[in-house]
Amino acid sequence: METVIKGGMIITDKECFKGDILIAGEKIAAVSDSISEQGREVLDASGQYVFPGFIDAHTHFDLEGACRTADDFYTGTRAAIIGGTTTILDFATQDRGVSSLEALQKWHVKADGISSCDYGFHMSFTEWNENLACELPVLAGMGVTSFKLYMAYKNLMVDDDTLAKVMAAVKVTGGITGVHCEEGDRIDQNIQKLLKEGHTSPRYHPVSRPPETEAAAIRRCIRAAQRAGAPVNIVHLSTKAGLEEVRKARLEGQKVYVETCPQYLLLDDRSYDTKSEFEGAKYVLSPPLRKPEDRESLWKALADNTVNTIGTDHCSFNFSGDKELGIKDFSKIPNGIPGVEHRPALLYTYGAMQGKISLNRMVELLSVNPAKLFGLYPRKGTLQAGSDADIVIWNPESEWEIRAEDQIQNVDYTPYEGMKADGRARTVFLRGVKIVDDYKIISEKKGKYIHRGKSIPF
Ligand code: DUC
Ligand code: ZN
Ligand code: ZN
Ligand code: ZN
Repeated sequence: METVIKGGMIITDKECFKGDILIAGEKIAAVSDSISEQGREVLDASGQYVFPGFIDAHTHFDLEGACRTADDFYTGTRAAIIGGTTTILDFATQDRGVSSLEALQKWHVKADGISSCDYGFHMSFTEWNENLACELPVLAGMGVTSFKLYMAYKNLMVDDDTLAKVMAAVKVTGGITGVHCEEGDRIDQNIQKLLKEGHTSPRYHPVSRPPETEAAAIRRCIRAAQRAGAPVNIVHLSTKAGLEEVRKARLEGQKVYVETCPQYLLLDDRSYDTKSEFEGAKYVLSPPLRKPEDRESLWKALADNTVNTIGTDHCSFNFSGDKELGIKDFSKIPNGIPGVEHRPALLYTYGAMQGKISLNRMVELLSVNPAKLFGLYPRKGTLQAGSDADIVIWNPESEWEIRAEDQIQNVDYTPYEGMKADGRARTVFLRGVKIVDDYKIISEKKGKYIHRGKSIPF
């Protein structure tokens, strides 16, 4: 049976208007001022906001390093939908000497059949050679149209020449390359020096990765993109200095996209000054949390379009056990924090409700822009006839508090503990199926792999 969502305040990237949405099968069949209820199931959305399903284009589920992430695709995607996120893009990694097609297969095994939201994969390359160059168009044909390169982490990082070569090859396929911009070698030297001096606690993590290690890497990355004549996406940008590099490049006509994350907007390096010395490990992620002034500059950059998308970099490790691997050496603390569950409520509460961004801009940052950049648009990210019926009915009156003990994500803390939220996803549809109702998951494992197309420039 068809469903009509009646009388909600529909929020798109351009407008807010009171109207109805008709769902037929997996798709949105119509959006208009008034749609007949006759013979249809009716969902009363009066007093609620209606958003396109949110997209988190930056998660790391079921990742294995010194230990395995606390969230896998089962728990991570359940956490996503309870917050209103209906599509995630995770990172598959091609390890050195291994085929990227094999890596893709491995990530399918991790995700297929157990995911509760739709999903796709970016491919991270750790090297570049003829074999990988041949695989790239094959990957694109399999719906992998976005790629990632690291400038930090010994086992992942590539040099500037590789950056340019991959960006040029990705451009030919119509895809987009994302880059983790931190100067790995400089950071490794800093770490060795700090440890030698006996500085082993988590508070030295940000000391080892100062803002200049991000800004300098962004500079190099942008130069590589210029040589390649290709667009580039700077992921998890965290500093004011980094924003300046992007603005300069754009003035010179370069296509540079920017992602930031809720943690860089809402938290800062005071989190490392905790009562118990090791508590700061909860905030060990890379890039690290920055100064309050960096936070402020990122909020401004959301408003003035310097930042294009907000992903979480959700990479959860339990404080107890996992993070404790680094109790004697901060460089051994697994890097990453959780966030996939709370991103929409955080941006709604601390962005839209505080007047820092409009609701339309929120939709642009969390839905429309990631859909365009990563080849999902207009199937995802928008409320229009023909699009997937990924829809969030949002109760603006719901006041609640973020607490680890209430969360769905499978990790023993949240960096946002005790923060108030002003609104919440009441009902969520995934391709026409109601998967969350009355703030509870009512249907799980309905997520599908999404075969993505070319990146749409904006
Ligand atoms: N940074 C993290 O903190 N975790 C996952 C990967 C990354 O780049
Ligand atoms: Zn699959
Ligand atoms: Zn990264
Ligand atoms: Zn990441």
